[in-house]
Order: sequence, then C-alpha cells, then structure tokens
Amino acid sequence: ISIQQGLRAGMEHDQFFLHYQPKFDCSGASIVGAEALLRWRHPELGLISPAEFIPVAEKSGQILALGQWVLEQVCREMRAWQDAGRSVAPIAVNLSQIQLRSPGLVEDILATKRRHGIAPDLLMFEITESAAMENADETRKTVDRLKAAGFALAIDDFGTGYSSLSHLQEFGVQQMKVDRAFIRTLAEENPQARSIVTAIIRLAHALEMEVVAEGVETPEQLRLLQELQCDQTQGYLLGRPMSGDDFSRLLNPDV
Ligand code: G
Ligand code: G
Ligand code: MN
Ligand code: NA
Repeated sequence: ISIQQGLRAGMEHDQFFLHYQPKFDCSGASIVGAEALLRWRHPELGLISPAEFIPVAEKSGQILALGQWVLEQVCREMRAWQDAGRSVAPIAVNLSQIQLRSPGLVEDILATKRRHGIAPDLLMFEITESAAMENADETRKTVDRLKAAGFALAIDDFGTGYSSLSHLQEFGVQQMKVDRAFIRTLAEENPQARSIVTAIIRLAHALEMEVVAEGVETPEQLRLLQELQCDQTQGYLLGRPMSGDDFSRLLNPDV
C-alpha cells in the first residue's frame, strides 16, 4: 500500500527521473545508443530500485502513467539535446507487459514523439522475453505496428524466460539482449558458459538479429564477446547508468 500511494505522490511531486546507460559497439570504441532507466528518489526512503516499484506499479495499473512519463521525458530530453546543437543517438525505452497489452499504447507513442518532433529511428523499445512470449499473439500485433511506424525493437533479458523459436522468428525484431546472467559467468576458464553464449549469438544471427550483451563488467568478458562476434555491449565496464546531461556530454565531447 505504501509504495502504491507513494507512486502517486511521486508522480505529482516530480520524484522520478531517468538515467541513461550507453550501448557500445563491440569494439567498445563508439556509443551506438542508450537505454533509459527509470529512477525514483523517495523523500524519506531515498533511491528505490525499479525492480522494487515496477511490479507494484504493474499490479496497480500505475505503470501506464509511469510508462507514459518515461516516454515523454525521453522525448523531452532528446529534443533539448538536439535544440542545443548536440548529436543524439537512439534511446531504448523498456515496455512493461501491461503497456504492451494496453490498446492505446501505439497511438500514445506516436503522439508523444510527434509532439516533441522526434524521428522514429531515434527511439527503440525493449520487451522482455517473458512478456513477449506470455502473450505472443498480442505482442506480435503491437510489434508489427511499432515496426510499421519505424521503431526498432529488442527482446530484453533473453535466455531467462522460455522462448518459442517460431514466435521469435515471427516477431522479426532487430535486437536480442542476452541476459547478464550469461555474461556474468563468461570467462576463459569456463568453456560451458562460452558455449552457451556462442549458441545464443548464433541463434540471434540466424534470425538476423543483432546481439547485445548485458552486464559486461570485465575486459575479459568484452574480449570473449568480440571473439564470439557479438554486436553490441552494455555494462559497468564501459558505461554505468548516468544522467541525461552526462550521457549527452559523453556523446558530444567537443560541444
Ligand atoms: O536500472 P535497474 O537495473 O535498477 O533496473 C531494474 C529493472 O527495472 C530492470 O529489469 C529494468 O528493465 C527495469 N526498468 C528500468 N526502467 C524501466 C522503465 O522505464 N520501464 C519498465 N517497464 N521497466 C524498467
Ligand atoms: O532488465 P534490464 O536489462 O532492463 O536491466 C537493466 C539493469 O541492469 C539496470 O538497472 C542496470 O542498472 C543494470 N546493469 C547494467 N549494467 C550492469 C552491469 O554491468 N552489472 C550489473 N550487475 N548490473 C548492470
Ligand atoms: Mn532493458
Ligand atoms: Na535485461
């Protein structure tokens, strides 16, 4: 109850903000985009993790308002960066399965990006494997409409849920994000972990998807991912979640 009431007050009193975690190409040399990550600074409880409050917001239905705020804020910040003459990179927004099932989702997304004058290729959407598979027929309809509008999509946390390979093929999304559980154990002396990541990367490539490794924390993991032809990486080694201003400066070191 208290988190649920707190969420309402938090939205009224601007207690939410976004962090951006950069995504790099696999050489680690260039930033190819970022993921927007929701943060809540509660006046008494301090910083509360989305892992704690998103499930509550999903149960109460508040995730719809919160998700709309995230999208609005991403578009607002990107517009400000562009107006300041900075270059921008595509930002990925996480969609909850409640949002995916909400009939107005695609219209809301289109209206929001139009209001802020954001090109569709500057936004992408991440859907967890479990959300996508749980309601595959509905997911597919929403995915098709988002793709038709020019947005890229990613399957998030891949490997932790159970995927139907035929659904995965039908969705035809651009990216697969390998869950960090598989990257955590990736090391020279762990051939089994390496085999699993190899198999996931081959599967993604066979489906013509780009592969993003999540949770890359060591140079060894990065080197192994390069050997395995992974396309992009995200993780504390190269970039932690940071403020929009810091992300924009990282992208524009000379501006
Ligand atoms: O950023 P962090 O690792 O604390 O995120 C924890 C979880 O919360 C992750 O699973 C992440 O995908 C999820 N999350 C973060 N921001 C959002 C958001 O804006 N919307 C949704 N639905 N989930 C988010
Ligand atoms: O489920 P999703 O992939 O959206 O979750 C993203 C979450 O993972 C964010 O909350 C972010 O803080 C966290 N994260 C990002 N990079 C790393 C990393 O290298 N190690 C760990 N342990 N967590 C990470
Ligand atoms: Mn994600
Ligand atoms: Na993930």
